[in-house]
Parts: sequence; structure tokens; C-alpha cells
Amino acid sequence: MANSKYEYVKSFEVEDKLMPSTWIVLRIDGRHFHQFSDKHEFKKPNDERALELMNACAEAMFEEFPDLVFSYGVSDEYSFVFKKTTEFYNRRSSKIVSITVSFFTSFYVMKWKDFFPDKDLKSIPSFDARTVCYPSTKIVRDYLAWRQKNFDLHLLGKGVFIPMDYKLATAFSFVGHINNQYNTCFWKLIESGKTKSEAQDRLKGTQTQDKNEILFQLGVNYSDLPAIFRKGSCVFKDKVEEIVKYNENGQPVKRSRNKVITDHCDIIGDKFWKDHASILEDE
Ligand code: DGT
Ligand code: MG
Ligand code: MG
Ligand code: MG
Ligand code: MG
Repeated sequence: MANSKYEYVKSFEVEDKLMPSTWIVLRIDGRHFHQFSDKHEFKKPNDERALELMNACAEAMFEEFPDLVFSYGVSDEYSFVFKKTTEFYNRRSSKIVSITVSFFTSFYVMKWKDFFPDKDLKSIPSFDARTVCYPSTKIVRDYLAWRQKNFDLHLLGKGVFIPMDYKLATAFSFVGHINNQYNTCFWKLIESGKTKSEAQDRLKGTQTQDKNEILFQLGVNYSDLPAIFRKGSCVFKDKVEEIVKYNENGQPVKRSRNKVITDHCDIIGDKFWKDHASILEDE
């Protein structure tokens, strides 16, 4: 009812429109997934099915929200980039956050059995989400590089000792996947019968090469681990050429189409971005 005496309550609502002409990055993160992953006995440090379920949710997001251009996921988190010019929900942060995170969560629950046919969902998964605006392509790329570089820091678990070489490495950006390598090593040592503190002692002060050696002794070649574990996952839309029909001379007629792709790429270096220049193109 227009102009009723109750109408004034609307003036209490706060404006949360995000800055125009900036990339909107949405990060979704599982709430209390430390407990959730224990309860559902996820493999340590990386559970392939859990990661694939997250990827399926990200793919569904691309089908549902056409202004998404790129996303990157590791562990219980996924970052989504909306195109700079998006007018999705008038760029209202609370709308964007609430709609996307509820969609993601519902899809996670709906698809749980497809990925874990042998496991019941024993507790209710929930996710938090936030939006951040980045004004330039360079900063978006730095954001994504930051997520890829830091990945698996959380897999160390709360209160687990973080070795000096790890801290130095992230501070000075020496080595890309050092956290994941540490974790893989840590959990392999546990698997081989060591206690947590024995495993930490064994890893104390070790460099990349030493950890590779430990892994090798335990029968693991780090570089042979699936890329999904080493790199995380990228879901994005890319132009692909598809044959739509053949003409009367038998020649293929091609059309380029946007297709949702999932891959496990290095997004820190330039190569991926050179090969996929259209993703973060300014319009
Ligand atoms: P939060 O986000 O503050 O509510 O708390 P958490 O517990 O979700 O902590 P977070 O997001 O920093 O770290 C992710 C947790 O999820 C981490 O404790 C380990 C767990 N997790 C994620 N992916 C995997 C996996 O593939 N395997 C196992 N075993 N655990 C995983
Ligand atoms: Mg969190
Ligand atoms: Mg979490
Ligand atoms: Mg997390
Ligand atoms: Mg409504």
C-alpha cells in the first residue's frame, strides 16, 4: 500500500550498492568445515569427491548467473568474479551475497548423494560469503594468485604448528604450492604411523627438496599427485569452436560458443591469462 503510515520504516534500510565499474569478487567459504570434514570422514588433506562436489556447485553457479566470468576454488572455499559491468541485482551486495550463497548451499546439499552415495549427510552444511570490489584487472589477478598461493594453509588445521620455512616462503613468495606439499607430507607421515607431533618434528626446518625426499620414501611422487590437489580448481567460461553442421561440400560449419570449463591451472603466472585473454577483458 503506497504512502501508508508504515511506509517510513523503509528509510531505515541501508544502501549497500557496490562501486560501479569494478570487478565484484564473491568468496564463499564453508562454515566449520573442520568439523564437517571430520564428521564425514573426508580424506586428509584432500578429498577428491568433496572437491568435485564443490566444483559441481561452481559449475551450477555459472549456469545460473550469466555475469560470472571466472572462479577459483580450494578446500572449502570458492571465489567468483563477476564482470566489471554487471548490473546483477543492481550491484546490491546483500542481494548478491544472499542469493548466490543460498543457491550454492542448496546445490551442495542436493548433489551430496551423487558424490557420496555411501555417506549420509549427517549435519547441515552452511557457507559464509562476502563481496569485494577490485578496480583493476591486475588486482583481480593478484587476488586470485593470493588464493592459489595460500591454498591449504587452512588444511593445516587450527593450532597446528606452521614451520618457519612455510612462513618465510609465503612472506617472500618463494614457492607456490609449499603449503599443500607440507600437508601432503604431514598426513602421509601420520598414515605411516607417526603421531602429529612426531610428524611436525620430522618436517621442522625441511626444505622443498627434503619434503619431496620424505614423500618419495613414503612412496609418493608429489608431482604425480592429481592437479586438483596441487593447483585447486578453476571454473570459467571460455569461447570454444564447435561444429554445428556440415555444408553441402562436406566442410564443417563452426560456431564459437561460450562453454563452462573446469580445469586445474596455474593462475599465478601469465600463461593462463595470455591464453584466455577474454576472461578479464575490460569491456
Ligand atoms: P570457518 O571457515 O571459520 O567457519 O572454519 P573452518 O573450519 O571451515 O576453517 P577453514 O575454512 O579455515 O578451513 C577449512 C577446513 O575444511 C579445514 O579445517 C579442513 C577442512 N577441509 C576442507 N577440504 C578438505 C578436504 O578435502 N579434506 C579434509 N580432510 N578436510 C578438508
Ligand atoms: Mg571462513
Ligand atoms: Mg571454512
Ligand atoms: Mg576455508
Ligand atoms: Mg522477493
